[in-house]
Amino acid sequence: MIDVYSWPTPNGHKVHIMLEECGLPYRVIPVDIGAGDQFKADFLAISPNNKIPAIVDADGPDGKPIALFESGAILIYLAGKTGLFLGKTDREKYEALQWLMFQMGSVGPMLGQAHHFRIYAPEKIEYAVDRYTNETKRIYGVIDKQLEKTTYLAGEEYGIADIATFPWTRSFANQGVDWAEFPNAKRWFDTISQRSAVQRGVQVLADLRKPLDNDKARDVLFGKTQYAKK
Ligand SMILES: N[C@@H](CCC(=O)N[C@@H](CS)C(=O)NCC(=O)O)C(=O)O
Repeated sequence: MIDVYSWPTPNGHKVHIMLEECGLPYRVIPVDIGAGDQFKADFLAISPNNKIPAIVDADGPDGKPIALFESGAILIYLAGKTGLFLGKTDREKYEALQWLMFQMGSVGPMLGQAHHFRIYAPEKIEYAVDRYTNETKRIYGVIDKQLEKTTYLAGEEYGIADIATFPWTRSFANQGVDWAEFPNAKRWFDTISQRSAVQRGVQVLADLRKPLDNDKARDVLFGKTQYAKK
């Protein structure tokens, strides 16, 4: 059994979708990041960066339990465990990892900042809104160009790069993105949205979802609680 410490956010959805796609048995332990659960000692013991998602797989590679944080590492781990969604050849694998790293290093951080400054920031700082909206649109452009040539991000097979990127593009409107500018990305988005495992994955913990643009959540995520000396 795999325990998934998570919350219904894009980084959480990546792991929920992957587990659904792989058909692995799992149990979800909600970590309410708006209420500060991510700072509890038992969670920090497996996720020292105080962020979801994290997993504990009772049946690790050596038969012993393994705990992992960072969604990209978790996707690679689950792909390795099942032999699914990370290409069949070395070439396919490295091409998939390249797009996964692009998601982890650019898509997540930049789209996340666009969302932050456009939606969560209590005051709208024009420079920051422009900076991250422009960078977000540039990144959608990179994705769109790739998807002009290929069906999925790493080629003709659906895989962990798509699973990592898709949840971030669900909030396209809050990121200031108009799909009309990115027709290939829109085709990809619609195809992935129709997968039944994806539809189940994005519903995981959905009933616990709460708006984060309030003072309490802001304090926990972006204010005193987040930056208190631990
Ligand atoms: N690079 C990390 C980012 C994880 C992340 O940013 N998680 C957010 C939710 S999407 C979180 O837990 N935030 C809580 C906090 O920062 O206190 C990953 O991909 O796992």
